Amino acid sequence: MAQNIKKVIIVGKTGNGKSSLGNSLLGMKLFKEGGGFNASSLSCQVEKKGQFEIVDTPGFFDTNQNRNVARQAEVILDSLKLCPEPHAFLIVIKYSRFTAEEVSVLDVLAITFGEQYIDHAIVVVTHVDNDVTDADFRDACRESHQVNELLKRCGRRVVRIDNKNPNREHITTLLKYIDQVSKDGKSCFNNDYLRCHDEVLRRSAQDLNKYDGMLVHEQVEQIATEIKTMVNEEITRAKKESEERAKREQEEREERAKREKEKREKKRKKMEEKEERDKEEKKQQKEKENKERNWNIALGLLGAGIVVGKLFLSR
Ligand SMILES: Nc1nc2c(ncn2[C@@H]2O[C@H](COP(=O)(O)OP(=O)(O)O)[C@@H](O)[C@H]2O)c(=O)[nH]1
Ligand SMILES: [Mg+2]
Repeated sequence: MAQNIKKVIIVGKTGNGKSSLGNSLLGMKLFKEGGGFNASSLSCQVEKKGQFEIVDTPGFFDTNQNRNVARQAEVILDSLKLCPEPHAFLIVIKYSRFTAEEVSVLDVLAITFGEQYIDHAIVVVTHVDNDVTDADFRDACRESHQVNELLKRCGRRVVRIDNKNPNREHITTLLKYIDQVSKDGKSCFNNDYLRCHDEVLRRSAQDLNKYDGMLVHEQVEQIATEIKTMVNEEITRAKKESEERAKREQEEREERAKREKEKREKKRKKMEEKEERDKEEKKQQKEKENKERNWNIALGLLGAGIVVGKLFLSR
């Protein structure tokens, strides 16, 4: 049923197992796995099957590709064109490859979608062989400062998976988290100011020299902070513009209402004057009729008097 469709966007570093996770969820290999240049390594790809609608995104910090952070974020933002209002963002990290860059992904996602995305984010750890115990998995996560940071920011929503042999239980846990972050499908990710992100990313992406070169975690953080400031300025400007527009529209509405009230008042006055005139005319007409009736009575009496007088005289 359409209302049970789970719309998810898979993000993360290249090689972490994004395409494989998409395939594990779909139950068939619709996304190309294993790196190399292919459609999904350069742009977003959407696939729908069963209860899923999944977007596989090009990886962040791909060694083969342009390292321009703004450009990467711009491409990832396209995922919302393919799959608007998703229920969840799956942030894919690789077991045993926990690096500071994994945390940088959060910064890039924040400038891409806005901070609100984090409420819909779930961390998926791939390459966790099914024979790794839950306790060992938990310990490994706890021991990594990066993963701890990532989990803290994502509300400690984390799922393990072995994409080579996906375990039903792990997929069920992921489904539960998707239901949790989307309030059983009723709450989708949305941001009214996405066009501000789009605008700033497009502008920043043109400035290739500024954001090219070898990127380390600190640089990504700095660039993301810079872009975030620009996005916030753009949002403030858009908010002000929309407030001014709303104020103008409100004033226009009030002016229109005032004019209509005046018009109604004028019409009412006109009707009252007409009623007054009609009343006056009626009154005058009645007086005229009364006068005529009185004259007729007087004339009748006079006539009768003359007749009586004549009779009297003729005797
Ligand atoms: N053993 C193991 N290999 C995996 C797992 N997930 C992905 N891989 C392999 O890791 C490589 C990169 O995976 P891919 O899905 O293409 O990563 P992407 O670049 O993030 O889309 C591929 O060779 C996959 O077969 C996993 O959970 N376990
Ligand atoms: Mg891939």
